[in-house]
Amino acid sequence: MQRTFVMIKPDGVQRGLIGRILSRLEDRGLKLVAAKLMWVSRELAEAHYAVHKNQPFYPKLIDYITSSPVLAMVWEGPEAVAAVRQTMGATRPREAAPGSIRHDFGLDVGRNLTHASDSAENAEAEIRLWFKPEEILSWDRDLDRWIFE
Ligand code: DAT
Ligand code: MG
Repeated sequence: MQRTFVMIKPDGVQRGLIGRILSRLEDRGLKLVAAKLMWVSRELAEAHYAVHKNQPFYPKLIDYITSSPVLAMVWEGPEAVAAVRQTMGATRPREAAPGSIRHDFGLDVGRNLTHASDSAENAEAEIRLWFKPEEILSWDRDLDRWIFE
């Protein structure tokens, strides 16, 4: 089973889309193992988006992610990194597949609602950056045997 870091960004929280976004991940069978509603400090935002430091959109990205609370989470499932990226859709909402969250709820790349880790290595690093080990739960979901083969 793989874990991935997922965040509902400030626009998703402000627009009241937390429930609908979580439902899509739950409906798919992914399992929530950690969650917290939080303000993102500038320091955390800069660490999280360090790879984009030299991009022209970086200052606006940091302002956006620190502008309002986010819901930070860890989700678990078979190949969860790829599965969640697929459910989120392409970075640019207008290029995301219909049925994906970014397509169905968004239009602009700078308001694309969610973040999800893009590789197993980055998932591990992001989970470590955002959560303390004791904040991540191992729990048995009674439905697991009907979702995970
Ligand atoms: P993703 O969030 O799909 O992993 P990314 O890691 O390439 O995408 O970029 C991180 C975020 O930065 C992305 O969700 C939105 C913003 N971003 C990326 N490319 C952008 C661009 N060309 N203009 C404005 N914002 C951009
Ligand atoms: Mg990314």
